[in-house]
Amino acid sequence: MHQVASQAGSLSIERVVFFQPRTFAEDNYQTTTGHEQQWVPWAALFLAPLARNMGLKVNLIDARVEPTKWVERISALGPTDLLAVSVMTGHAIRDSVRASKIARNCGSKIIWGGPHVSLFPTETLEQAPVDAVISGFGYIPFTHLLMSVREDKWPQQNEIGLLVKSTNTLNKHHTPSKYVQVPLDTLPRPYLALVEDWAPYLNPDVAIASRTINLITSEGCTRSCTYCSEPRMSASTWLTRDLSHMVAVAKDLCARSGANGVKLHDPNFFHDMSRAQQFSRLFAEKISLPWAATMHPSDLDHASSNYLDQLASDGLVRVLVGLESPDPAIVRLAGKQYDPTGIPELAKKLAKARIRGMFTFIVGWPDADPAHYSRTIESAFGIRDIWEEHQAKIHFLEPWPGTPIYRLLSRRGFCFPQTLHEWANIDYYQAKYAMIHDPERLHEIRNANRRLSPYVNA
Ligand code: B12
Repeated sequence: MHQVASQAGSLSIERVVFFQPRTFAEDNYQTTTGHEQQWVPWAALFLAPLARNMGLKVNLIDARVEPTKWVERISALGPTDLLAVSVMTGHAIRDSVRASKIARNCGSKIIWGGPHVSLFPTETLEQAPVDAVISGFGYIPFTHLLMSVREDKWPQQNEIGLLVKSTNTLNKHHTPSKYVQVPLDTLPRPYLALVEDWAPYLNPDVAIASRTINLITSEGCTRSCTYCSEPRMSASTWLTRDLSHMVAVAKDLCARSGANGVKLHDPNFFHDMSRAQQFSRLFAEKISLPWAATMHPSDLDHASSNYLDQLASDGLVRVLVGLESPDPAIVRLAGKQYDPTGIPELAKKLAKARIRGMFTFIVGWPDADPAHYSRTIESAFGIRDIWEEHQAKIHFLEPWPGTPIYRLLSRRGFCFPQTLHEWANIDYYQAKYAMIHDPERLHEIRNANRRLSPYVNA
């Protein structure tokens, strides 16, 4: 048995244990083999080298991969451990809370970071079983924390991006716009050895490859879509990693995992079209596997046929394009900045280059006329008619805190979840907000999704 709680001043952390909670998204992200897709725990892999450089040991407990064993492993932690939890909004909060309570009883220190914390730093610090939280890009605040830990001290004051419990300086107006940015190329490469068994992170993807692994080469976004939480989480900054480093990482990743395809999860990979092209050339030269990435519709609009053909011959097989709506008024409201009347042309352009599109839409917009549901479904099926290899998926609007859409609805008296517990229980796939969503449409949308996309089971 471990003793409970290290005393102030006698802190002696020797190991950082990264924890990845389950997302419980199996109904919406199933592979063709009927399993929930499993994504690489990139936050842990990117942050681990910072701890190692300070002489700390690192471990990973991924509850998605060890659904029956993780509790036992967390229960074996002790006062020399720091539990570092990565938290998305939604059901992932449940395991995060449970793991943190167990670890806390074992005397470990607890820190949370990730998208949910970046949206609600002060609320998370107050309501979650944590000793500190880190919001925004984790690198600098995590380094600050580790520097204290290395001197056997828990930080006593807040830094930008780092909020610590039991200080008197809790800043209610903690704002992400003050995040300090670090050039990602100056950071160490991700510590891939943190993952012992890569097999669980390989997903069969009909549009990419039978053993697809995911990767990111950049974080954040400078666009200003009114419904997306990314600008707030990243303070509208796009941090890019050095391309030759990332291609070397991709090569190592594929060798370790036996992957035969790569899916890039950068929020907006083609934001810099020439960077994307350089990646494409290098990737073809060094790895030569099929790959996929995200592309804004206006970037697709600007891409020439030659550009797309070159990408395709380099191995690009699929792009994710967030169209949001075929209605110009809704696209304006969404801040998406492209012309949706050109959707068929975009689909044709990709089809000509033999690059599959995964086109995503959102329904349930404030003030949208009820016919927008059927127009959206029609537009999605129109894309499939252009090329049956294209896919589409329709989501209900999720008004994220800190976004213009959230503020608009708040002003109208919208009742959003208030507590950590309430945010843990929201289900993104339901038409849950009666003020904007028509629950009668849930069935219709889910039926359409089942035919439009291979990733939907419900
Ligand atoms: C892979 C992924 C998923 C996977 C699951 C991921 C998982 N956790 O298992 C799946 C496909 C299931 C998924 C589903 C959804 N996702 Co998702 N997903 C992503 C994606 C594309 C990549 C995540 C990633 O690896 N990023 C790379 C790492 C390095 O970034 P990071 O995790 O943010 O980590 C950095 C910081 O946050 C911080 N940090 C993170 N963790 C920690 C921990 C500690 C201790 C510290 C110190 C710091 C720290 O430091 C890191 C380095 O800067 C991101 C977009 C993106 N590119 O980030 C969206 C994203 C996380 N998803 C998002 C959304 C909205 C969803 C869905 C709601 C989408 C939808 N409508 O379908 C669902 C919800 C599912 C559910 N039930 O909860 C939002 C997050 C919103 C939120 N508040 O949580 C994001 C940011 C995309 C967006 N802009 O909308 N997603």
